[in-house]
Amino acid sequence: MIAVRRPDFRDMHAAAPAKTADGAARFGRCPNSAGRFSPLSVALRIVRSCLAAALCCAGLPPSSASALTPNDFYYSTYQGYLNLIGAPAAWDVSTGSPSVIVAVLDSGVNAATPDLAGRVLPGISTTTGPVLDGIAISHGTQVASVVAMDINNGIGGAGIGRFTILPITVTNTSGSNTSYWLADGVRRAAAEGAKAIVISQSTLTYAPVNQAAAEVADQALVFVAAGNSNARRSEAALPNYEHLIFVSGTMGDERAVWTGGGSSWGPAVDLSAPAVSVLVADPTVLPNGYGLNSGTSFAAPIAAGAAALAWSINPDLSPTQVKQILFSTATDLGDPGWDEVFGHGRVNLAGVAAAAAATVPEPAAAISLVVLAAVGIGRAGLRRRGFVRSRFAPYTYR
Ligand SMILES: [Ca+2]
Ligand SMILES: [Ca+2]
Repeated sequence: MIAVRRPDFRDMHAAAPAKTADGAARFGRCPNSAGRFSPLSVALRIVRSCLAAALCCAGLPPSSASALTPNDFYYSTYQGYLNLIGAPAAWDVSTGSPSVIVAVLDSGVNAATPDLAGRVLPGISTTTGPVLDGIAISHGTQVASVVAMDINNGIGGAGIGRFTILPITVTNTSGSNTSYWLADGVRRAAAEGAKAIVISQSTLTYAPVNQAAAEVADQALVFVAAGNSNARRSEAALPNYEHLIFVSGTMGDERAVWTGGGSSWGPAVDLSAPAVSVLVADPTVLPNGYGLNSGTSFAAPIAAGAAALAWSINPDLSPTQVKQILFSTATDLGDPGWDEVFGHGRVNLAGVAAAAAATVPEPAAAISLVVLAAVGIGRAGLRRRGFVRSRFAPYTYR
């Protein structure tokens, strides 16, 4: 992690927008009907409610709204990189489900982070030391915030989606890890139900981590920060492990190649994502709890968040399918096709969401409900005309 730059947010707080009253309605609250209406309006409301319920169950919004511009305080000024990867269009499909668990293998996560409120599970440690709290060493908190800061809640910034974070401590109190602590963290994350696993840590050798990822390959995907060496890492230096998705860093704008600092690159790179001046939450270290940080530590959680969003939209996707979606939708940069700098390309959140939505089965249940509702309405009309007896109440012919 490089030094955190601290933008002066003090004056901006005075103009902080209040949380909108309709936030819940715009994100996932399923509509229902109420009150008394004519039979026709009731029928139309039932049809709409059934379809909306099916879409909500599928992780889709109840209506096709235009691309969302979140009201998070720092979003418009500091999170242009989310526009770059198509986040607003993706959020029109889903803003993420808390039922999807993202494991952050790091230095713990501060559960008191306001933008993560209620979505941080109790920590676990796979080291010989204690569970860390993301306060003493706040790197893990910052990584988690990039994945899962609340969206459109009027405070701070936006993450990739409203996922649940599982903090797994893989460092000692000095911030150092071992490959075996990381590998055990991968196994433990999968055992706890995590679908996406983020490793924003450099380690001596990734071989044990790759072995663990292979063991859980039918349960989860493992995303690893490629590193900040600003140099090529050869196959000898960093083998292209089949079960680890290495994420290199790009600029947060169309310049693509990270200049002035520098991501690692090489044969192991699978994907890339913005890594420069990424908004992070950290209530311990940063003024006002937010700041900008740079490094592939913050690119890997963006990629992991994209996977988690795909699973929010269709929980039945296999890890292999999600990986395919990530790779096939990525925005190709640099040399055509896969290359050592960008891998398959820069994460394209809009493309991921659209591809995941395309895999959602037809809402057969909703259609059945619509048919049943229509039949019920038809029977009610006939009953009023004396043609059908109620199934549940005795009927007296007159
Ligand atoms: Ca927020
Ligand atoms: Ca390319």
